[in-house]
Amino acid sequence: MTTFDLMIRGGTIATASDVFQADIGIRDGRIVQIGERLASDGPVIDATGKYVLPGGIDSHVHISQPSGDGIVMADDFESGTRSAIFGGNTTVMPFCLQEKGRPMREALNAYHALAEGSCYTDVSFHLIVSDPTDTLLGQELSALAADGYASLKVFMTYEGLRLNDAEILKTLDVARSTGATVMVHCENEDAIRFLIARHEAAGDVAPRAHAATRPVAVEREATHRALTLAEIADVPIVIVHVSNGEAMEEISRARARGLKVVGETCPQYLMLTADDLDGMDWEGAKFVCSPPPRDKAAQADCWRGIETGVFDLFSSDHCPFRYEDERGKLNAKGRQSFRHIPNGIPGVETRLPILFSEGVMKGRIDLPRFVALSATNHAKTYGLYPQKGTIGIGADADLAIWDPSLTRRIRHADLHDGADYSPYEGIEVTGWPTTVILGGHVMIRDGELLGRKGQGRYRPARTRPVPST
Ligand code: DUC
Ligand code: ZN
Ligand code: ZN
Repeated sequence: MTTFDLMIRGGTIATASDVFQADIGIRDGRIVQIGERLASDGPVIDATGKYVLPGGIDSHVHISQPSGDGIVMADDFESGTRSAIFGGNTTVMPFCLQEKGRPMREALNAYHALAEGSCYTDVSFHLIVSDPTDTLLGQELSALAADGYASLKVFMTYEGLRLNDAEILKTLDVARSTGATVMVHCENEDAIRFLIARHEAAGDVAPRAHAATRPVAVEREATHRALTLAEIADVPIVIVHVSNGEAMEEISRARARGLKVVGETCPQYLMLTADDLDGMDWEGAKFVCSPPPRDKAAQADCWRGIETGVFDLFSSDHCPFRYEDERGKLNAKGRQSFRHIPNGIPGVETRLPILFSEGVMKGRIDLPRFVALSATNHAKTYGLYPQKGTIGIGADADLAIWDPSLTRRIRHADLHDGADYSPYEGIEVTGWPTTVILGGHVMIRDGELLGRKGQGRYRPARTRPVPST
């Protein structure tokens, strides 16, 4: 009889293209057989009545990212990846932030040191380009791309982080020659500053003003500009955290012109609105993120993008800060003006249950589309496919077994991140990943943590093929 290290029996398997009943045989951390009635005298997990899906890949999370001014992110690699694995993820992709005036390698060495031995999921890193010097663009980034750091994020907003158009073009040009993938945060910083000054002058400083000073037009203009710059540089581009229909139209128009664009949206744009920033007292701070949540019409537009393919990626943009904490949302300055409330909300553990419940269970998307949005397209976009993001012979045995009949109410007290709240508190979801397997190791079994930190490892990513001209 064949012996597998682990066999998953009787489940309904879904990939980004198919749904079928089969057993999965796992050996040495990889899937080695998929078939009917496999036999094994090794350990078996019975998945009868459950869905067996590729482990989620969350390609947009912030962990231990320096946030300035005495502000500390609520998750390190241990708590962030622990929360991720409980939410059905087996790979997360956080951002390594280059410090201005310093080499990227220095930030990477520090980031690796933080991750080493601490992770419950596999990790692969994006690089945030904050200081596009000639050395970084001319030498460092191509060496790093060859070493497995194949994606770059650039910002059009945030003081100290934003790049101007010339700098973005130069970065895109490097991506063209190295095959790196560029993600762009699209918001017009000058327009935001103008609106902040206007609101502060009027004494309008509560959290709600955060949304008012980053309106749709700010995002739409920057999205148009980023797409135009990519067209001019002749390179594919990823537009991250799209929040509304007008930015989506820009993506569709650019695609119609022939540009390769990957679009990403996040749970906050499906589930929250700017009204959440009103809150009692300063509680709206819990929902401050950029771009901000919009209105019901924008939510409906984002669902349409999920359903029709405007969006390829559904990521959390997990960026947790504690609420009742001087180093978080309610820091001394944050209480004086929305301008000082750190931007970002937690969501790595709730991303997939929300999409499963609101998307699959409510009939908006089918299981293959869920798998594409939650895992496969992330692996393809960022150079981890087919080792990650699918169920196939030779792929890593990264699996999430979903119980589609389990109904839960989201309560932060039941989650596993380092924040002290969830923006989705009280929302009822049906479907939850109850067993999660990483590289053949059972990390979560029936909702209980069996895995150890350090079982998740760093995974280098591959670049895109480079054009010959
Ligand atoms: N905005 C970002 O640009 N990054 C993290 C979180 C946020 O709100
Ligand atoms: Zn961003
Ligand atoms: Zn982000």
